[in-house]
Amino acid sequence: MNNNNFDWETFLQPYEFALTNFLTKLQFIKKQYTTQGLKNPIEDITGRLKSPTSILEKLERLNMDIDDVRDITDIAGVRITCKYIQDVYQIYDILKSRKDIKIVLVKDYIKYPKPSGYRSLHLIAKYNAETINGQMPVYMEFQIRTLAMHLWASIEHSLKYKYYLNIPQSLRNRLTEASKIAYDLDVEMSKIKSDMDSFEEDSERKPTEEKFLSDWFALSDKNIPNSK
Ligand code: 0O2
Repeated sequence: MNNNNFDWETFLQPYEFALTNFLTKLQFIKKQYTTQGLKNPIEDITGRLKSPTSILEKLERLNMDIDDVRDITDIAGVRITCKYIQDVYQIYDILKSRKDIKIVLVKDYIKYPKPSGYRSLHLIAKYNAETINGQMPVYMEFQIRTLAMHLWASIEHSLKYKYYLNIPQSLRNRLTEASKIAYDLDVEMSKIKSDMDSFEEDSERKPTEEKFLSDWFALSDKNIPNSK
């Protein structure tokens, strides 16, 4: 098949469908936790569809042909951020138990970070998109990470482009060091959270985190008279 007459719009449609579908499903999970007053492991959910240019670049980099384009596993990407490390693995368990996707690969860059310092849990899943021509299996990539991991990855990603992917070694080392600091923060916050949970279990009053947050937002919506 020739790249020039490749029908990207038709090709990408099942991926776009899978992506929007899953974003809605995850929003629903988040909403259920909140409505039922349960501790919600999801902080934020975003998605992106890889552009044709970026798909072609990846095919070239991996020495693959356009005929193999369906083997690219991150055309539809879902990113979920969480407050705590344990939430990341809770979401993994939730996704693992779902019947509408099959996880085919797990890349745990939290336990085994990349040399750059990148940390995140990546899941490659297969999803059957229903099309007018029948079921179309598509790959989706889930990137699940804490807010601290996300902060690091966002800054490192933007710096990479600022330096045209050529970050000086001394700055690379400092970025790797910064990633360790972010991870230490994650570990400490996750421990504090576990200890708070045990403390809450022992205590009579159980104010849920979600209740506290919703009150805070309600307050910010109120008309506060201008001070003179
Ligand atoms: P974007 O804009 O997020 O789509 P490859 O995709 O070939 O590079 P592989 O092994 O197929 O590598 O996938 P991998 O490494 O499991 O995941 C690649 C994605 O993880 C990247 O996608 C980034 O989103 C993220 N990632 C991996 N390593 C790093 C890193 O060192 N720094 C940052 N900031 N992100 C990383 P894309 O396609 O590069 O970009």
